[in-house]
Amino acid sequence: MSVKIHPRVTDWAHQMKGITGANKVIMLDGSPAQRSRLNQALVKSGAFQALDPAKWPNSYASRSAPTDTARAEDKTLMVYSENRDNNRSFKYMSPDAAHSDVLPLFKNAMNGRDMFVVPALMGPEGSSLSRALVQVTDSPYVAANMAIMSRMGDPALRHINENNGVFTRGLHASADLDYSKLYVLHFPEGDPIADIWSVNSAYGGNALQGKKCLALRLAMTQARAEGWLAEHMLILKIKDPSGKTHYLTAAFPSACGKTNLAMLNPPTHFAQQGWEITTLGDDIAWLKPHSDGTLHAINPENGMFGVAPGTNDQTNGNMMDTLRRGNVIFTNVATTPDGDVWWEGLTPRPPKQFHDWRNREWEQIGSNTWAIDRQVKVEWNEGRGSWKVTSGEEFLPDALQGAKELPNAAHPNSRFTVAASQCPSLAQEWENPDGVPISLTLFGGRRPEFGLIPLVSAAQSWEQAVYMATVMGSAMTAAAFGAVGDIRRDAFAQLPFMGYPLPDYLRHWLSMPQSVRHLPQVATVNWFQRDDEGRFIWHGYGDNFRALEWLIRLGEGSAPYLDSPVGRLPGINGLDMTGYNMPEKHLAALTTFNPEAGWPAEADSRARHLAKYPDMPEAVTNEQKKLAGAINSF
Ligand code: SAT
Ligand code: MN
Repeated sequence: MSVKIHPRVTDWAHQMKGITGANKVIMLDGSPAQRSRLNQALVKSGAFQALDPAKWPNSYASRSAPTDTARAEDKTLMVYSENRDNNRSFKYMSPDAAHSDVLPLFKNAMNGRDMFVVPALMGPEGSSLSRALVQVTDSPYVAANMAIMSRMGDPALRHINENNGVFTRGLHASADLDYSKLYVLHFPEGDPIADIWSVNSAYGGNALQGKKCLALRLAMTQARAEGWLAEHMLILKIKDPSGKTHYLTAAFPSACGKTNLAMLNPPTHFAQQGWEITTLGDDIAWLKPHSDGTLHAINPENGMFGVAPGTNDQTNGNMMDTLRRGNVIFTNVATTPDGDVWWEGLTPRPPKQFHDWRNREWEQIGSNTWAIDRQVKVEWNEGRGSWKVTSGEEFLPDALQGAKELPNAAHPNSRFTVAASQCPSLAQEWENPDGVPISLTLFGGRRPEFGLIPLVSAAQSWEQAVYMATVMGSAMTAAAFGAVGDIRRDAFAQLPFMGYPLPDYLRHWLSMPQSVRHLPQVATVNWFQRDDEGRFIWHGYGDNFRALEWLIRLGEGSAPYLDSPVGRLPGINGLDMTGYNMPEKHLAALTTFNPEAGWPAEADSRARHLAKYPDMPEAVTNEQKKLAGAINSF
């Protein structure tokens, strides 16, 4: 029997129909029959291409507008009655500007289209941490993705009924997908129309409003008021050979391997000892002080929206097995005539024939050469896993001319959307309403400098932990617009997701010892150091487990370590390197403090960054002073 729909849901949806001029209101209940009708309609309209069911059961490929492939950080704004932050932590818009400049974009935006009402529960059923969103959208593609990424339909409607009709109101229109009129607005103080407005994009982080909009930007403002944390973190379970369980969370900027770490397989040596790793989440964690004295985490999402390029049986076998179970939406990958998909890094050799993410036709014409639309010739470099244009450059789209950006078969930020429940390494407790107690928290980024940011470094105090997470830097990736490769400071990997001023957020973190007796051990990690020829010196993937294992032993007091100005380090003898030979020079670069590797410049750059926020908490600026002092005395 279907769940009664709270009148607040229906009333609000009809108000949105009035604004957007939608045809019909279609209420989504999440039932398999309705989901299958939605997918069929997407196939019929050409938005979905059904894949070969033998390879990818009940799975579809779709292509976005060429301009709509990533989050649009410049157009993502927080709307407050007062501009207290001066665009330091987030981009600001006034309520008046929202109503005069953005609201008109929704007026009649759904003329001639149906409006889907998507009730989405974020978090396990029956959890006091879970929250309901009702998102209206004109995009069946967005609705189909929400059906995977949230507990859509009845679970959300039940939650709303049990919570006096309270839900976050999300207004979404893909409208004309006109990039110049794209906006993602958040109203933490509420708004007469809706709490989240996004328009002119159907891309994940812009349009699947349960994800970054609700679960991070809005949730963190509520978390601050209510004493919990909404974080850009994966959740992982590690069982050690003695049978003891450790739960950890880890924050990395987008496209730095969160999904891979969440599904890591330990190297053989550790697996044989009895270490086991299972997954609870790959992107977002809500953490709440628990009566047992620890922080408990839940994953508010129901699925994974992972980066396709680079994913394969070696880098993430669990993910590949998750995908092979089917029910996947692939976005902006390449497709072959026989209903298969491909992306750079899936297999060493590209298929003979395929359509790229822009739907251009590629055909193999030589052992390593392909022709694009019979005009452009490109060469495949199997070692690098990338393409080079050899002729016909003038036929490439403007963005690729002079080709800093290479032509790719799959967009570098191409994605798959798939239910977490299909993951073979999923931990059963991922749906515990009470969450899981976190004993270890990692912060990471991509820092390529040889010998600089260590592979793993444990904080020596809570203040140092907050400082280390605040100054985390990372080389930019394709998940956001901007210059790929530049280093940017990304505090707590939350830079694109801040819902209120960073200094206040840090104060909130600094206050945690008052409500949590057993805080997690905090460490930073960096898998991305390179040598002077640009090669990664750390293998990464499963071998990252060596850093986790050291941290667990460190927590138990049984691991060798070195204290340094940048935290507690393993030193060249700390990690269990069984089965992994590496030059001692590299091991030292990864595991020891090397002031000559560029620390004075790094410390200056951090100081300049912190100085941008005049009201940084003193605990953070003190840590900075301590570090600068220690470096100067070397
Ligand atoms: O770009 S999304 O926010 O949808 C995914 C991610 O970056 O984690
Ligand atoms: Mn993310």
